[in-house]
Amino acid sequence: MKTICVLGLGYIGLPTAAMFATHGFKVLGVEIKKDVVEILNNGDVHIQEPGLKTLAQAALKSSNLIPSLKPDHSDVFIIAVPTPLIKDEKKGDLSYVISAAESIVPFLKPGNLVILESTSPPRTTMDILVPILERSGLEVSREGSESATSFYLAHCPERVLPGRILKELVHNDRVIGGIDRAAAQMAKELYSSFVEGKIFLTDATTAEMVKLMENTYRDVNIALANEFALVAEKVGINIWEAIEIANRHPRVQILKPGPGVGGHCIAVDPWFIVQAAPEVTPLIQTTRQVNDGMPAQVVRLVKRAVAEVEQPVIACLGLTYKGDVDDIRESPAIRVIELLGAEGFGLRAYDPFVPMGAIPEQVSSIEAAISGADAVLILTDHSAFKGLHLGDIGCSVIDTRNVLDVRLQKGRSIVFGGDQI
Ligand code: SAJ
Repeated sequence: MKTICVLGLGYIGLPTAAMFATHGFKVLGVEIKKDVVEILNNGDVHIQEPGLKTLAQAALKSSNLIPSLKPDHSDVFIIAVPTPLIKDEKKGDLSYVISAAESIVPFLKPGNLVILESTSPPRTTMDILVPILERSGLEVSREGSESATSFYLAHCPERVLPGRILKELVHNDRVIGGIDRAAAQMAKELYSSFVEGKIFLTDATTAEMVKLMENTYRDVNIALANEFALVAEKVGINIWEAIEIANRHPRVQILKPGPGVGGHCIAVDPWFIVQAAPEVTPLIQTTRQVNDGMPAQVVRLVKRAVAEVEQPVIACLGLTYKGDVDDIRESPAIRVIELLGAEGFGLRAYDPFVPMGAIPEQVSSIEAAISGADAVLILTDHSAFKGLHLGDIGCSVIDTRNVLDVRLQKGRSIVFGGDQI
């Protein structure tokens, strides 16, 4: 049975490790956080994701997935650690990738395959990983240079959507970029054990760019929707109605405006492209400014809604970066709450997905958030909020995600992007 060592048991590493472990591989799941290893050893998971607990439990029970604090010898090594942004520099922080690569150097053997799954700035696989892994005394296999002391290296970026990770792991197409064709082919055979989508082979740097381009495409298009929403307000139309009609055109698909772009991917990855070529990426840089500026636009709407109230209290619904996930990393909702707090607003925040204690303003029920509030501010499109009837509360409603039908609400309602009733 082939062995795989997965480094990093986070949002991508754990589902990937569990998937391989339930498809005929012996998987060592390496995680530097002791509490994560303990949780898994107790048969539980530390991430909320539909179906993940059941899959991970099956993998752990069969002993085909063994959580560990350290790597070991293996046929395949998969690096799935975070590549966050160094905030002040707007550049990728590769320290986790580097230390994961360094940790496998003592265990690397000829014929092994190393795969980088983490989203990385262009040329990371080639310029950063190759020299680290070659410290093992082996050489990476390059086109035509395979030898008895070669190991193989490929980049296979994850492309799954949080909230649908397990489904998308299986059904999405994948891109695999090898340092040479042999590496790409080996990685393809591996992923074919569970991937039902098509697998496209290319070189490592192209695969890195493909992944970054996908997320940047989305960021640019969300910025466009956000800019349209701001214009809609100026010209007095409802942006949601306008988008709905524009999207009836066969070649137009405008995305949704909102309080900004969060998560650890779309707000981060465009900077990896900018860092590779700052002088030719004005559009991408402006995109980031537009989307990062949205929380302040929400604060402006709130101020307008409660302009006449003394010491207003705002009920904020939703903390996560998008609907129906539990992730508050880089959440625009949190940013809005911080800005409102800095302006001196009274705040009560509720999110059905986020355990109490995430932020000081958090309350444990929707009723506790909205009772006596001067305005209700919807920040996340959780299904639980859709169609919510705020009934007789009679205060302003600011819906940045268009989850409510504002016409059913009493009081003054503002749909983000122009409509005021
Ligand atoms: N958002 C909008 N308007 C929209 C769509 C999204 O404001 O029309 C906001 C969301 O509310 C959220 C942010 O953008 O704050 C990002 O959400 P998302 O659902 O667009 O994407 P992520 O970050 O959850 O996952 C993305 C996905 N990439 C693409 O769809 C191109 C996923 O496939 C990637 O695997 C993931 O990034 C990743 O790991 O890179």
